[in-house]
Amino acid sequence: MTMTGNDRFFLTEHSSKARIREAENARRNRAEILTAYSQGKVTRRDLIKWGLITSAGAIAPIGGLSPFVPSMHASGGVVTGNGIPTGAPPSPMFGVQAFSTPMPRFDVIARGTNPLGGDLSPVPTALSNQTQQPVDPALGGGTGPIEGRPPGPIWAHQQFNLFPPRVSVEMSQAQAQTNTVYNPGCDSKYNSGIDPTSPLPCKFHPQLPTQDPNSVWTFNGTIPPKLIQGRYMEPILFRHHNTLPADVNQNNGFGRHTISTHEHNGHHGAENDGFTGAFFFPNQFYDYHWPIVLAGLLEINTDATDRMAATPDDSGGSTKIPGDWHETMSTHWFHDHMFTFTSQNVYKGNAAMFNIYSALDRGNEGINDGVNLRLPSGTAKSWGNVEYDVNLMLAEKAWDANGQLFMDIFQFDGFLGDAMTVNLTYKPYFEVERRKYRFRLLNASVSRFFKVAVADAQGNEVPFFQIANDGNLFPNVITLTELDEQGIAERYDIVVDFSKFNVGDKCWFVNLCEHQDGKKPAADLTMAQALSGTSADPCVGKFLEFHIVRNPAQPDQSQCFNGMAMIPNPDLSNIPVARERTFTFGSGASQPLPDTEETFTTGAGGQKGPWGVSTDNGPMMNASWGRISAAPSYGTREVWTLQNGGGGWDHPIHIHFEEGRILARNGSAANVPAWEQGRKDVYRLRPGGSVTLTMQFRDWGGMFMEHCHNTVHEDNAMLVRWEIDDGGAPFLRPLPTPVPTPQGVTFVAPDDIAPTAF
Ligand SMILES: [Cu+2]
Repeated sequence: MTMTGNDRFFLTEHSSKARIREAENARRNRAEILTAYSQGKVTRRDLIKWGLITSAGAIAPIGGLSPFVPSMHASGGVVTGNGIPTGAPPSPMFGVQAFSTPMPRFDVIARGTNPLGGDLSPVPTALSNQTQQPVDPALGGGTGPIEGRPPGPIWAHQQFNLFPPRVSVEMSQAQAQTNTVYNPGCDSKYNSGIDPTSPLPCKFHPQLPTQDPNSVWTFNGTIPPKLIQGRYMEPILFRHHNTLPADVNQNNGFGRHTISTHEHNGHHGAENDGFTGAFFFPNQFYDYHWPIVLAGLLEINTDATDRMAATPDDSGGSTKIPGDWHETMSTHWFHDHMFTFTSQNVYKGNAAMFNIYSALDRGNEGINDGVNLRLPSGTAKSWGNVEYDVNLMLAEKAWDANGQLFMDIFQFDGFLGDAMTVNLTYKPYFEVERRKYRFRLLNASVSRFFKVAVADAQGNEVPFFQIANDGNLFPNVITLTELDEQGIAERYDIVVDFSKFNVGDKCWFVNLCEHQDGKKPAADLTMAQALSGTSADPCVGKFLEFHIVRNPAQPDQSQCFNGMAMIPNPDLSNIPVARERTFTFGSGASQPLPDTEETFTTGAGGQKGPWGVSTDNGPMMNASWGRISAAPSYGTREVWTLQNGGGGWDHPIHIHFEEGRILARNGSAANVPAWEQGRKDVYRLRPGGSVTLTMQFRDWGGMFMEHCHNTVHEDNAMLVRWEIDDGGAPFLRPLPTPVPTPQGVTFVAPDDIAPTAF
């Protein structure tokens, strides 16, 4: 029989019992290999050698191993009905119905106000704290530093004395456990009646099984996902503890116990960026210093006289700050960036959000000072109200026959789940008042793109406003009936006005984007198609139900209307373009990948990943955090073109550290839609397409990354290191590569430097 795309990826509920059983057996066999791989017992090279995966990264078509292999039980022909895009039998639903449980809001993390004077023990230091402690025998024994941040001046917190931490946040990466300290940040009447004092076990729905400690690893080990609230010029010291099992075998089949936490897309020094090769081990911590400054603060508005560049104080006023207010950012998230294990770790729960508040976007809709944009939020506190400002983490999951979280990393094209969750809850509902709400939508999937629209009870599309893209408020509010496709890691902030509904009405967020595999969206459906239930993709259709439950307790004072002015783009007209670079994202790379599975060092190996990146039309290279692909000069502006190497994929490319502006798609500015004309940090290339963008490199130094945010692609070599060339101390040229071990971080010279890097 010929395998069609559908046959490859979708089994149906109507498939024969024997076929389903076969697939379950195949899943189990694959899970055993995956477990061995994730625990370092076999390497990707071994898998290739044994013929279990091809050098292109696909699972070899061996019966009993791949559920896609044509079966003696297969019926052939086109498959329809509810599909199974996980490469495994459908996730059992245990009788759970959609929209039967409330959506929990994010869990707001407590902030300490004395980070240098007692909140944290030991007291944070600019240099990594290399105090020695015993290392678990499972990690090689001996002694090692208590902090995993690389030692020495190159990895010291930049400008620590200029921006001393004023807020502390302390969290642990931890095994799944019950949440007994849930703080939704608002009264339960704004949280669909959820009683925050009642213990919340770690489960994706009250009727689904509790997750085993090693099935889910989240911040503090609990759900809902965590929210940090910060404001400009109030530097945060985030002490991130790693309390995961020291034994790498204790992972329920996927996920790695080493982590590196990326604040996406913080304008901070590289030592705080979550560099993929600066990971830390169980029983260590890593101090991340997030100064939260406006970009350009060393050259623009240095005397802090511009009233638009300001941060909220605690009594309704603002404090002016240096920098360019056109660079003000809002909706961030942070997540793991562990080399070759990012997809597994983020999927397993290492994902949270970070709302940054400013005088413009202060999270108080009532303050009318001529600067505050008064976006939907609330009025009770001077800043950071969340009553009408709701973080939403979209991510599809899959679970095994026992309801435990499951991932198949052999999907090197990209992994898809078949159970849609919002804030880690399966298809929930959310109660709203008849007024405007802001929703901060994060795509926290591994490989799935979404396309969100709002449907009323008649199936009509309800217009709404988009106000931000990737944490950057637009120059002007845009009215839409459907969002664009939303790639992995993109954030779309929207405002929905529920005042047009009546109390008792319902409406829904609907996903219009259909996948058949992890390569790219297969189709953008119409609302009617998406609601018809005929898509083979179980994550198409309604995924969040809104209950309009009451009139607003107080008049809606928020402002949002079509065309409303927000943040104009920075003026780059007088800044020369110092360099142009091209990066091509493709497959068939030629350079050995550092064999981190075996040695945790760079330069060794011969391992080869399926994906790669070509710099300035050079050879297609596999990723290495030891290879320098670009080194822009400090203080300059460059133009980068990101080119899709073809092959029928889409790649959402993320460039760390600096916000960019898209100048052209496929070579033409006319191809850039309105919602991509602000600032961004993730650039969907579209199949065969290219994005040309411009960025400035300023304020901070060190080594950063650029990679596909389809995290399976990223983990399989579609990632490059770039760094700021400051021409000398304290930024050595080139920077030595960190090599973390539990006994301490050593440094080696870069493996390789692209000829056009410097
Ligand atoms: Cu990609």
